[in-house]
Amino acid sequence: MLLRVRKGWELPESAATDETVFRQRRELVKSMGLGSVLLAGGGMGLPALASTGGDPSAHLYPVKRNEKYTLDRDLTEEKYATTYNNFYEFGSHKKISAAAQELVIRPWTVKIDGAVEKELTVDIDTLLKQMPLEERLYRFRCVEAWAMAVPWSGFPFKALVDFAKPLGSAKYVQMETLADKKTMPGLKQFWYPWPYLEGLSIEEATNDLAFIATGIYGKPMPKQNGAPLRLAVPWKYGFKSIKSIVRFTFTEKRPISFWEKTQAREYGFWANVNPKVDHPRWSQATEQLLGQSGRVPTLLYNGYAEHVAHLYKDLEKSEGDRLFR
Ligand SMILES: Nc1nc2c(c(=O)[nH]1)N[C@H]1C(S)=C(S)[C@@H](COP(=O)(O)O)O[C@H]1N2
Ligand SMILES: [Mo]
Repeated sequence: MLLRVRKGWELPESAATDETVFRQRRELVKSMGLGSVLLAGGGMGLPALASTGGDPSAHLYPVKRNEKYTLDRDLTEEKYATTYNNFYEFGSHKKISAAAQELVIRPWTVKIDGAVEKELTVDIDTLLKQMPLEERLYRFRCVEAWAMAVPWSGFPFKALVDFAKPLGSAKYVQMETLADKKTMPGLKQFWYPWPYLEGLSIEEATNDLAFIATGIYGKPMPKQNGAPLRLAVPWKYGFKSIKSIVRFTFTEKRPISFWEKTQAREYGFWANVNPKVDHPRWSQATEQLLGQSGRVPTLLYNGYAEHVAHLYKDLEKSEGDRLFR
């Protein structure tokens, strides 16, 4: 069993000497100890890459690429983006992709409430039919200094804001992840302030770059990446990009996110990427691209300054470095 699984993971020649990849592979083989137990029980073991099996939205993909959002760097290989993940609801380590297959993504409803004309709950497939789906190539930078470049499918956050019809009093939108004890073993870590929560200002949420991703690599979103819908705000550290969203709440008050509640000194509300503002415990000057050797420089706003820097002009004085962590 172990051998058969390992075969599917043979690395490309070019990566064979890469220390990081080597380490990732070793970790994978270690985690396969568990995988083989699952296999013996007749389960799936490691998930298929971006598996579309049974997802009723599969027919919607691939969607047309929006050429306004392309990249000057290679896309990360799918196998890295879909097997090296952060999704603490399934465990506080990177190898949660097998465990995340327990996530139940249908039926799935999204609640829209707070400062809106009319609170409502919408079924994901109804929502998908109404939203303008497109593909965008985005960079992605985790606060832990690893990075990737991926083709998201989804729709502009602005389309959802228009759909929600917020009142003039709404200044922020708060987002919440499903919290299901039956399928999410990570919720047993009682010291975390579940459910996972994030927020954006309305100006951020309606900026062209803010994207609700419902797929990746031309397929529906894999569970480990936050099916059926997750945020993608590429100018911010990855923890802002909340997964598996069940609720959008429009509010006058700035939300306090999961990570800010957990460790405010290290993870704030704005969390904009800036190579010059280090994390209290490590440098943010460079990043490790998943599946590639060596490190590359990190860019201000992760390379998206022309799209978003203006959002923060008025906040520079009052917020200072808090804009960047
Ligand atoms: N609900 C939820 N969303 C989450 C997280 C999480 O633990 N739970 N982790 C965040 C972090 S730290 C990162 S880097 C990205 C990782 O996204 P990916 O696994 O698709 O690369 O998801 C973000 N969204
Ligand atoms: Mo992250």
